[in-house]
Amino acid sequence: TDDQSRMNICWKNLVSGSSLAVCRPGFFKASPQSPSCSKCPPHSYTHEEASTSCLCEEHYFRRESDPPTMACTRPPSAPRNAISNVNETSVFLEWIPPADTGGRKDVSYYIACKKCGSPSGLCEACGSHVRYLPQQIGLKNTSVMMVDLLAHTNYTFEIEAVNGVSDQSPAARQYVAVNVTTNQAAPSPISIVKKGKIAKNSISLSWQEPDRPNGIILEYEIKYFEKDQETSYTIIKSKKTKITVNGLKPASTYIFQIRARTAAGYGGFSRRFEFETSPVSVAASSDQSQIPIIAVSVTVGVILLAVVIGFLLSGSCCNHDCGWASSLRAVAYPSLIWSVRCGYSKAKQDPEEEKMHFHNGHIKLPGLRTYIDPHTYEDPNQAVHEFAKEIEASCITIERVIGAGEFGEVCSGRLKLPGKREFPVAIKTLKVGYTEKQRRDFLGEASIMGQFDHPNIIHLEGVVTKSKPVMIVTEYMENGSLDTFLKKNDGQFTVIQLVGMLRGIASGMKYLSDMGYVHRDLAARNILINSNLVCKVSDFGLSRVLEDDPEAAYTTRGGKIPIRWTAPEAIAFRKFTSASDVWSYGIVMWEVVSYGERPYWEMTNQDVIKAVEEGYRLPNPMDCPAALYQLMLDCWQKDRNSRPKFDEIVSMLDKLIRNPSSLKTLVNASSRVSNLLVEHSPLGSGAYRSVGEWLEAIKMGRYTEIFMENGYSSMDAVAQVTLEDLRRLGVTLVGHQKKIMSSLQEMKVQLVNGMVPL
Ligand code: ACK
Repeated sequence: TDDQSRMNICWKNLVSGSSLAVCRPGFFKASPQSPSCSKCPPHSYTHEEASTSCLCEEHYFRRESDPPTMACTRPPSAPRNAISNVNETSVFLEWIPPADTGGRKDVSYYIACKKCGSPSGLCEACGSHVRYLPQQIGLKNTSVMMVDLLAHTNYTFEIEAVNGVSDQSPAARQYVAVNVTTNQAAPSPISIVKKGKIAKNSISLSWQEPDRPNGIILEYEIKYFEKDQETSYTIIKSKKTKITVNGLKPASTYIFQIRARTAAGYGGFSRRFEFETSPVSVAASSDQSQIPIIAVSVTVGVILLAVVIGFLLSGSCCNHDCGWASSLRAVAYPSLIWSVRCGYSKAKQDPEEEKMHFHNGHIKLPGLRTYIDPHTYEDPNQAVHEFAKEIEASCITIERVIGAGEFGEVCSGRLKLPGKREFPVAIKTLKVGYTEKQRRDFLGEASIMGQFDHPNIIHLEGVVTKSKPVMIVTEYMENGSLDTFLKKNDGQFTVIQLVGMLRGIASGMKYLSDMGYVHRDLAARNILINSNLVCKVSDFGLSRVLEDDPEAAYTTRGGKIPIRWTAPEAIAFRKFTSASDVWSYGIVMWEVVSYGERPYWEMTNQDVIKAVEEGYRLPNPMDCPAALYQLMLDCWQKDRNSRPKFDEIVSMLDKLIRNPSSLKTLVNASSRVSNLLVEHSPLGSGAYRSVGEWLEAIKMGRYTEIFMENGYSSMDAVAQVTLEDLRRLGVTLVGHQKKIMSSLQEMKVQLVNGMVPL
């Protein structure tokens, strides 16, 4: 039996590779004290006897801190399915972890940023101005946000997965690259403001352009008020980076803040700068040399101001007598001034009024760009050539037909302008045998498109009118029209990507409404989408009777209208406004979230009109975040003034993109009535048992928590709410403020009549 047990031990040692003296090849013993030999861990080997460790196989590594018993590991493969979302000059990236972690748990991510598209065609490192949230290196999460990028710039982001042995591997980096183009953004705040000449009634200021103008600065807005009197401030607009503010009180301190505006909107105000006027007795000047210049510019300013006032007071302007006024466009314009307290004097211009005046004629008043209806030109050819560049047909190569438009084929091709690189374009052609009216209407679209310059509006390259066929050349959008694209890719996008698309459309629409242009046919079929999933508004027909839209149907009043997309007031009495475009935008939201589903399915147009009139609305699409459906319902308010404005929609979508968890709450599945329309009840008027019930009834349930937290927990307390309180509570949407205040008003009236026990 002794022999037997000795043989057993011997057998065991052989199996474990150990003998009492040495380990055999393929086994190791890290320290002589170890009782037995261990098999080399995965991806390691030893050919020697008596090894104290194993070597890693080719392409596998071991960190110094890895125990010898741990497998050898390798760098991870590349991250997968990276998606990007661009918001002005910020980019949000999201990806999923690599398929192969290399056998380690310490995977993190590194973001390399390259700026591409310089004239040399090479990419360069982004530089230190770009900020990474939370960080650029050692990212543990699978998302990151880059902020402070340059506007309108092509970037490539490389997301690399790294682990503890990546730095030992000589192999090429494993990364996934994402190409994005940033959008237009508002300018950064002005940081330097200097005082010039100071007198008893005036202060001269000069400032530097913002560090990041992000576009062409159209104007500056100078806000000022007497110290501690902030409620009464004055705003002056200036195109230059200096101004003399007159009409100030002697020996008084004034606070100044300046902001810049580009086509993307206003940037943030600068910090407050405090300057004091000199006392009455002193005619001092801190910069005497400027006096003559300022005196001349003030005089020129006053004369111009008088001219503009005279023009504005003379009422609207017709085409032929606008010549002198349009020449004003080229001249430095006087500052328009208004004061919140004093109301408007002749020189103090209501911004609405400003807009109205240049709606009526071709004059462009300072800073504000407005759409000019090509119909106001006696000769439509003049409009085309004012707004669209003539392109030589020889610069265009037509490649293939991609669709059919009302006036002829739509083709894709390439445009090679002298001194520029060739790039892809879409080409709309006018079919042969056209009438003069058809030519005018066809080119009318170019006259309209050519007035716009926004990353979410289809860009016009130019027109061919001097040879045949007549053509309209625009930027090429690789993914074609949005409705078809979504149908083809049903369910393929993240909510953030869908919201990114909607944000782009809203931003384009905000631009159009700021320009005073009402689209009238906003629908997913009229949105184009490019390879970066950037959506752009297109289809700017001149006559807007929507002849070319197969969805448009004749109404009883004779107009041709795309019923399912159109607001009730536009169907009933042709009241087309930016608010009716907002209604259509709500339908586009619904189309996008439901991946191109037909609004109201197979209901007839007549049934749609009737249902909407009766207060029914489309139900939420499947898997729709509650915040998005709420926004759709807001866009479909019967009262057009209660609908959100496009700028409010853009900021709301921005908020959702910044805080993606807010999109996780879906509309309650049980409250979803598929195939049935949701009843959209009018303002509640019954007695409400609780604040929550009241807010729910007027579709403002989202504010219940805020009301309760701020002490408005009973209807008694709610009855005291003022508009100021609402703003303080964060109810910033004008439509919501109106809704809550008018419901309160309604209840108070009933209370007076003894009808509602508040
Ligand atoms: O869905 P689609 O491919 O996208 O089919 C229609 C077709 O032409 C008729 O309008 C396509 N299309 C129109 N404009 C453009 C453009 N700028 N870039 C790419 N495709 C375009 C549209």
